[in-house]
Amino acid sequence: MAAFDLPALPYAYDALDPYMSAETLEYHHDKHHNAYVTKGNELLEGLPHMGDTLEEVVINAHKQNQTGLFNNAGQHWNHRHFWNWMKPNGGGNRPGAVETAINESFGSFDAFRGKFIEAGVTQFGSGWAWLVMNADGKLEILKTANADNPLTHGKTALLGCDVWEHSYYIDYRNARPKYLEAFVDNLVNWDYVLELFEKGPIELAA
Ligand code: MN3
Repeated sequence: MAAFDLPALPYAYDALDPYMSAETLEYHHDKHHNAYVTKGNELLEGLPHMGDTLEEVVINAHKQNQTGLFNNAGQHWNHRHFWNWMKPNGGGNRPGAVETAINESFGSFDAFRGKFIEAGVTQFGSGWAWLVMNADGKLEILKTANADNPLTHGKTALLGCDVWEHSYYIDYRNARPKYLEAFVDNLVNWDYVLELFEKGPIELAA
């Protein structure tokens, strides 16, 4: 694939205030995500062709134990989605198809909410909490460490929350549960979740 590029944030830096500050987004997007892009491109240049798409690069780097590339490509993939998983005035009502699938898989939205937050709180150290779709269309909660993501588990990410400290320490200090509650209740862009849900389980050719 061509080199990784840093996408612009889909909203202003202060658009998620007070749930995620401009200072957090400036550091998280301009410094952290940008570093994954820059380092990932350096590593890609030194390797044979790793795939035609970012997804293929992530999966092939994982399979070939190219840990440096995997960490940076995985985090690039995670963050490309993460910015879209939030929006100003987020949270709130879910589109009908997503609400139905959540109810069928977890019993209720509150049950999903509790499990998603718990996954993020109990992910020891850096990582991510996920709502994923399995190949059979059933939804489940997943948590992964560091750069790992649902691609390496053969699952389709519908929603992910970054629980690295760089995502919440400025605004919430050590209170990761408060950050996760604010993410679900006030930040989630459910329209983007619906978009991924409607695409259905991803085909992983690699
Ligand atoms: Mn991050």
